Amino acid sequence: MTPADATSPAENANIDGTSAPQDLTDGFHLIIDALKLNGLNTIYGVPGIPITDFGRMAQAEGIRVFSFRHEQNAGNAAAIAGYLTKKPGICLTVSAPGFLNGLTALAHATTNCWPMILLSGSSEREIVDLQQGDYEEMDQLAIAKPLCKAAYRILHAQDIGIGVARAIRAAVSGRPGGVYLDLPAKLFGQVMDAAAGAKSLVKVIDPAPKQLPAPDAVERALEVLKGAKRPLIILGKGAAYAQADDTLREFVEKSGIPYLAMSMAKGLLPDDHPLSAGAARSLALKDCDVVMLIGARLNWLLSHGKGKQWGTEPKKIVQIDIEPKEMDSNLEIAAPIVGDIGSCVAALLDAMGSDWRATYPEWTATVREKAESNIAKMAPRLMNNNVPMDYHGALGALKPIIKAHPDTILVNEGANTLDFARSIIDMYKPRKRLDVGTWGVMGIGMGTAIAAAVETGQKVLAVEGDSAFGFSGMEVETICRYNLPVCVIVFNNNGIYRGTDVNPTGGPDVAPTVFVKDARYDIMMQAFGGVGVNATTPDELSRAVNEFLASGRPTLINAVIDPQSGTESGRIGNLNPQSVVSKK
Ligand code: OXT
Ligand code: ADP
Ligand code: MG
Repeated sequence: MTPADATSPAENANIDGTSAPQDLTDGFHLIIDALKLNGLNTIYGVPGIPITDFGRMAQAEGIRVFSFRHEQNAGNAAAIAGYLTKKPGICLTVSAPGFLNGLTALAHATTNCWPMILLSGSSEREIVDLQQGDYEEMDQLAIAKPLCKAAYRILHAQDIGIGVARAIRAAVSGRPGGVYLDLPAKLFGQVMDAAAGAKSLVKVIDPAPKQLPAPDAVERALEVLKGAKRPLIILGKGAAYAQADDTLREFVEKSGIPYLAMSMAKGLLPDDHPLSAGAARSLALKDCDVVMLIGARLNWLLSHGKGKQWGTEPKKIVQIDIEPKEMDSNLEIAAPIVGDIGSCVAALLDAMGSDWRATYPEWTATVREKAESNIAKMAPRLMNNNVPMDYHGALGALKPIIKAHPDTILVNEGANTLDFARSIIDMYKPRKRLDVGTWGVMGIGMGTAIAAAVETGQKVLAVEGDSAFGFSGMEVETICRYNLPVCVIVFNNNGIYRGTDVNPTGGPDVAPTVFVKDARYDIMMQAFGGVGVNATTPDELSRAVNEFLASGRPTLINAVIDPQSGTESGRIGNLNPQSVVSKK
């Protein structure tokens, strides 16, 4: 087929001026059909020129179209949908500003290795390329390219099938990531013969093929593990993404090696598992002699494998990752295993055979002992009934609720609100904890909560710092509009980190980290017909959450937290640069 086979509606009108015959299709419908053919039945976006009708038509054709108040939140929804389903989450935006609003989320998905496709309408190519000042003019393809895994533009209706297929495969194969698909306004209206259009569509076969590890890489890794005295497994969100939950658990248990779960890998094995080193993190990192990374990168979250946290003894590292370039990115990897986690872990289990003897009784006992002593130390703090609540008191109320409802999805962002919740709230099932990810980005909250509810059908608790919530707070209207089972708990400490800073000049402006005191975020939810509760004690908080779990109604709880109880930047204050000439 040549480009001439696809024409504009005007060119296709009958000679007497009547409309085109029924056996035609167009760009709008071909994109919808291409998505549906590949099982992509949900779109998160914001309508406007040139994609308003596309959204309407997609809904009419049975796609669920969730309309947001800001593209970044729609994009964050698509990003987490990709993580949860292993299919690319779809975000739909208008040109230039809408596209840019969605682009942060596309970059976030790429950074986190989650599959997502940003579909964006764009303006007239001829005018954009001559920079003649079109409506929402922008060379979107060029801008997207460095910020995602792949970027494509479709110019002709007959290329829609292959363009969408290419985007899907690029997003999910190998290391997953974000893909940009540029859809110029003219494409939507292009018509072509319906039968030829149907034939041009492509169903992507085996979009993320298994990647088997090399047998000698598996043997090498087992040799390193056999030589270990104090091995440690680190499970990352790549391991959670892989959905090889049973194989992974079997491997950890058969190896008898203590494991640390990175934030979003919590619950891959239950946090109260006897091999969990989560509550003995410092000791485990410092004293281990062999580290096995499974779907986790040696990035800033693991201090690049260096520094005080890792002690003085050199470590040998085994790493499983689908991305070969990840190996040796920060330190020498003694035993790299390149492949998909399901296949790699299955191959390891196989090669361990039935007589795997390596055990580390002293080491596991030392880790266990430390974990239990840290847990015991924390326990009384979680029972406190201080008013206003501190983080331990408030999270102590939520901890048993998650234990009693382990399918509930916990969305979490903030600084103190994030860090305390991560260590206090145990997770029991995989992919139930969704948070700020690799960038530590604020603003994922509402988009993540919405997609989590939509994609899993489970109830969602979004535990949000008051600052974090503000980045996507308007989406409470979206939650109410779609009547989603989401309960937002705003940990309201009147500001960023602490609500107690003062303006050193004594001037009328408050300090940069301070918000309106005693704000009532619960009333925002009431404005849209949801349930709003102001909770000042752990009892009130747990009562409100239990009521939500019983009703599933959109709820926002304003949890009043002592503005004094947090610390600067939570657990990562060390990353703040210090001035030698001025004191804070
Ligand atoms: O072993 P040791 O003794 O070390 O103890 C550890 C564990 O063993 C132990 N532990 C336990 N003890 C007992 N029982 C149990 N069950 C248990 N489990 C663990 O506890 C300790 C700690 O364990 P943990 O947490 O596992 O270990 P650690 O050392 O903390 O781990 C290191 C890290 C790096 C892996 C971890 O800290 C981590 O994952 N950190 C992520 C941090 C992060 O991403 N933070 C978010 C960004 S902060 C900042 O950037 C913010 N901004 C700026 C901004 C951003 N981000 N984005 C955008 C778009 N714009 C601006 C802003 C605006 S935060 C922020 C808002 C903040 O204000 P809010 O109002 O929202 O929030 P509040 O602070 O609440 O006011
Ligand atoms: P965390 O932040 O939890 O430590 P990261 O996002 O840093 O996790 O690391 C995830 C890693 O998992 C990435 O390097 C990515 O390439 C890898 N990964 C993602 N999916 C798979 C998979 N199916 N098989 C193997 N590795 C994967
Ligand atoms: Mg706060």
